Amino acid sequence: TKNPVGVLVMSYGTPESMEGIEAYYTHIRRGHPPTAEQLEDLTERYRTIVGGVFPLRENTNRQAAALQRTLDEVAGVGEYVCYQGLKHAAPFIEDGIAAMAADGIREAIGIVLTPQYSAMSVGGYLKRAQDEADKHGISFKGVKEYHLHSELIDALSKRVSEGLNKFGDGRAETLVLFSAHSLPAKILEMNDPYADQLLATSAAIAQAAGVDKWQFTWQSAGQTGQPWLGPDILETLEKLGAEGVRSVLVAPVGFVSDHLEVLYDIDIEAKKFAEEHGIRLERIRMLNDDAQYLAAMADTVIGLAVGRK
Ligand code: FEC
Repeated sequence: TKNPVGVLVMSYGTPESMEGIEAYYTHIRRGHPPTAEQLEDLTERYRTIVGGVFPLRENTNRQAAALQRTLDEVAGVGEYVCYQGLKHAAPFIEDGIAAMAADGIREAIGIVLTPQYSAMSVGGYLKRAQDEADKHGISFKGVKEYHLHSELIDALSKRVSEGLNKFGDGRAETLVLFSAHSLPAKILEMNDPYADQLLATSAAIAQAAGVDKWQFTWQSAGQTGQPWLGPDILETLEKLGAEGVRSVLVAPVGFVSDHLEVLYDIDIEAKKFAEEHGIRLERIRMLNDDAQYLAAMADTVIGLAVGRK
């Protein structure tokens, strides 16, 4: 019998509990523990969005299980076996590859639960997976991006249309604000494709949904003392408010799950800020385990694995 291909499903990772926030935050900060104030600030944000299980934990589990089902349906049971590998929490990327090795997997494909490539985001996941795969003699290939996959664009454009309907008669006046996680501006010097790919995803969705009033903005920038890509969503909302825009639909196209950066940064922080500037802000539903999103990922994984037979 043929050995299955291991599929490393990679996601950002989230704490397992309120007590786990400090270790998680320290990992994100490359081993530097946060100050008491930084820790309290992050803990407070989690308290606002967590009702029991951390949402990203649940959503990553659902997505990995749904990708397994989709691959079984499309390629046949036993062809692909999914493992999780998280960037900042257990099971870490290295744990996922080690689990494959323990199961006798010789060949693996990695895919990250974010559609656009940056050397600083997806590149980091893939490098860690590749390094660990090398240690175990596993042949590894990573999906860099799938930001223009037709199923992804279709799924997101449907969500934009549905989101615009919330505005009723105000639909035609509503501006669609595509957003993604900011990164340190130094990526621009490295010719990084991140910003271009995000704009390409946004333009494709706008076209498919028949939207001509749209902009792209960054969100969730970190405080590292270095400049980050801008404008930030709050700055953009302030400007739109001053220009007389009264309704905005936010479409976070670099994220695929309900998690902190969506449930807090957009739904609480940006929404409140928008209201203070006379703007009604709504958000599209996140993809989570949407069937078309899973189809896009399964198709991309199989596309990369082709030629193995
Ligand atoms: O719900 C959750 O528990 C986790 C939500 C979460 C997601 C996420 C995605 C991305 N990040 C990206 C880049 C950075 C860079 C830094 C950074 C820092 C944080 C902190 C938290 C956090 N990120 Fe994140 N990110 C999420 C959560 N992120 C919490 C630390 C406190 C804070 O700044 O709020 C800065 C690191 C440093 O200090 O040097 C850079 C990128 C993504 C989207 C791609 C992906 O999902 O991998 C890029 C979800």
